[in-house]
Amino acid sequence: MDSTFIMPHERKRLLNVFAPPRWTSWTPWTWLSVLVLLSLLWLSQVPVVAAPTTKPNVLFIIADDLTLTALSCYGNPVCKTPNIDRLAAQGTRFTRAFCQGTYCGPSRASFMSGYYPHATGVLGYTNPRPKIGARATWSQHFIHHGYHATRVSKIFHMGVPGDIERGVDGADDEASWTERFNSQGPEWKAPGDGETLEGNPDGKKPVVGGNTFVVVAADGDDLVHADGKTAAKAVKLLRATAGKPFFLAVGFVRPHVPFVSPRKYHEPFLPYSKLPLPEKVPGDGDDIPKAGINYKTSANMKMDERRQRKAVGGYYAAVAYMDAQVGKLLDALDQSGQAENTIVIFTSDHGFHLGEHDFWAKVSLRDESAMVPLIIKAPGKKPAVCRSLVELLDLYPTIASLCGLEVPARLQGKDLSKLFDDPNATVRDTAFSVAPSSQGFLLRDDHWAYIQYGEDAAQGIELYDMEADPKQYTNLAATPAHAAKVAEFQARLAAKLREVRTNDLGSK
Ligand SMILES: [Ca+2]
Repeated sequence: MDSTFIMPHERKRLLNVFAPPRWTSWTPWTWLSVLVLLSLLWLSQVPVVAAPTTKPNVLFIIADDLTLTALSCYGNPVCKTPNIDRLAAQGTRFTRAFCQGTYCGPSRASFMSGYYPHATGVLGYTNPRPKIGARATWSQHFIHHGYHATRVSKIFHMGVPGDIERGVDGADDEASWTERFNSQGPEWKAPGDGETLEGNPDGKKPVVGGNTFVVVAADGDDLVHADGKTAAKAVKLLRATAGKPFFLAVGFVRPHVPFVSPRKYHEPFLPYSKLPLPEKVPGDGDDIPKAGINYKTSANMKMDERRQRKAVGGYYAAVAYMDAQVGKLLDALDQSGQAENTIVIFTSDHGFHLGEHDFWAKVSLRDESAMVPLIIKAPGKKPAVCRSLVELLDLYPTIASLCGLEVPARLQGKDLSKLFDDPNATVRDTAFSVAPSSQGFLLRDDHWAYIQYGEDAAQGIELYDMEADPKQYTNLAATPAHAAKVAEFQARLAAKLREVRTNDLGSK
């Protein structure tokens, strides 16, 4: 007989042994015990659920005229920026982020409005409101979704140093903010050791204002200057947040000229004469069309090598001072207990030349001027370095998306959200930037930088192989071997401009 075989009567007996007592025979105490046991079992299985979180806050920090080449997290060996580096170590650092206009006015109007400069027609120093009507700007979109949006100092264009000396709003857009604060500072008039480097070959010119290369190692502490006041105000605001989610936009005006900062920030760079200058390649400028020679050069600024090195030192000291103010904001955010629920963005409105090709300042469409530092730390996202081409125009849709807000279809930027989970992905084939004052257009892809002056290219073309020649020394546009590439880019640029002008604003 099979040992597993069980006779029917035996099966019934076994079932009776293992069967639970009949429900009807349970006493109230049995019911209670079972309920308590089941409750305990259920509680042990349920994951801990936090209280419903509010929408993430946004802390947007923007420097003025800051080239990524001056930051240690982007590889600068001389200028140390420990606070921006700290944010970079916690967030996603974008290595190929481009502004849409290579000077303040068009760049800021573009990323705040969500449109390219040639869509709104804001190519100068005005705010985009007359062109966008009632459409919400970036911060205004957040106000419409229950945020408290605050501006501290320069977000839309302000004239530096003039509007900072006066402590006025500049080209601000009032509807973009729940509240706003300006930071007045002495700028070039700050007491200290000052020198005008530009247009001053005999050294007789005093320290002057305006858009001039002036270095001041200033007496006193951080709070003498606008950026110190900006940081102090923002720290106060971060300590007082409660209730509504916040969109806090903090604009520093350094390292924009004049290069004014407290004396202690200059010390690491003394003597200025020891600071390195970029490599100078003989005949570097010979293949550049006249429109491609930047508006400020060592020659037209009459800056000898001593002045050039001091310009670099003054700029680095201004960067170090601005970096210290960024540190105050990051510390205050940590102390506020809001850091885990706050998206932090650090960037600049455009880059800056520090002597590459003997160019100085902005406007140029070379990488040092058209690229910007961009670091975004979003809650729950791992630190990363992302090589995808991205644009400042992408900030509006990206941050709206990360905060769970609707992303208006009319916006011309792209949502970068997926890059925070997959930093090796790409979101665009090209980056597009313009320098309206020189009628310049840049189309930059993985391999090439194509720069054209005039919509019909009448003022010249530059083409750089960014893999073989990342410092952009050799303009290939006139070489027969690259004629097809130039023609291809000319068509791509025309198509891009058509796309930019196809929008809900009407033709511009
Ligand atoms: Ca600027």
